[in-house]
Amino acid sequence: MSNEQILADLKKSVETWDIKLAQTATQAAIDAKIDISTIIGDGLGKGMEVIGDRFDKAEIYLPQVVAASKTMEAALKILEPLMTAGAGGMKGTVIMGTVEGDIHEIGKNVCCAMLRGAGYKVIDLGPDVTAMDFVDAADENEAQIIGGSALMTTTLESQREVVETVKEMEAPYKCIFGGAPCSQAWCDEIGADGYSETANEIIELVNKLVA
Ligand code: B12
Repeated sequence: MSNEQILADLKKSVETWDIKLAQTATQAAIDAKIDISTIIGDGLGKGMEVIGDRFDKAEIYLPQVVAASKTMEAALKILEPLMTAGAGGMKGTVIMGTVEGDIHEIGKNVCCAMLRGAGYKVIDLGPDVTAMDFVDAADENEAQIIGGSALMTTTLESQREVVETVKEMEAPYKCIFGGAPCSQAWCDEIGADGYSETANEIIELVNKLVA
C-alpha cells in the first residue's frame, strides 16, 4: 500500500470514527516508517479538521465529535510508545494541562508525548486546570516550564490568568501556550514566554527556553 493511501486511510478513519481502521492504518504507517508528525499532521489531524468543519456547519453533532476523538485517541495510544522513547527527565520538567474551563485534551496529549520523546519529564495535569494548580505543580516538581492548552476562544482568558498568577507569585516559570484559537499575537498580548502552533515546534520552543 502506498504512503498516500495509508495517510488517506488515517484521515478517513477519524472522519468516519472507524476505530478498527485507525488502528490498522496506524500500524501500517509505522511499518512503512512514515514519521509520527506526518501520521498526526497529514493523516489523523486532517480527519479531525474535517470533523471540526462539519461540526461548524451543523452537519454532525457532539456524539460524532466524541466518536471521532475516541478514534484519534485509539491511534495515539499506538503511537505513544514511539513518541515517548526518549530519555525522560534528563532535560528539564514541564507542567502541562488544558486551562480552566476547557476539557479538550487531544492536542495537549500529543504535545506531552512529543516532549517526553525529546527527553523532558512531563507532568500532565489533565483538563480544566486552574492557574493556581499549574503553579502549585510547578513548585512541587521544580519545573522550568508551564504549558497550557486552550481550544476555545472563551478559555483563552484562562491562559492570561496563568501568566498573571505566575507573576503575582513571583514564580520563575516560563509560560507557553497553544491550541487552535491561540496565536503568537495573543501570547505577546498576555506576556507569555512562548507559543507554538504544532507539537513539533513545541520541542524547539522548550529547548530554547530551558537553555
Ligand atoms: C475533538 C473536539 C472535542 C472533543 C474533545 C475530546 C478530547 N478528549 O479532547 C469533545 C467532543 C469532548 C469536545 C467538546 C466540546 N467542544 Co470541541 N472540538 C473538538 C474538535 C473537533 C477537534 C479538537 C482537536 O482535538 N484537534 C486535534 C488536535 C491534535 O489539535 P489541537 O488541539 O489544535 O492541538 C495542536 C496544536 O494546537 C498544538 N497545541 C495544543 N495544545 C497545546 C499546548 C501548548 C502549550 C502548545 C505549545 C501547543 C499546543 O499542538 C497540537 C498538536 O499539533 C474542535 C475543532 C477544531 N477545529 O479544533 C472542536 C472545538 C474546539 N470544540 C468546540 C466546542 C464549542 C466544544 C463544546 C463547548 C461543545 C458543547 N456544546 O458542549 C465542548 C467543550 C466543553 C468544554 N468545557 O471544554 C468549538 C470551540 C469554539 C470556540 N468557542 O472557540 C470547536 C472549535 C468546534 C467548533 N468549530 O465549534 N470537543
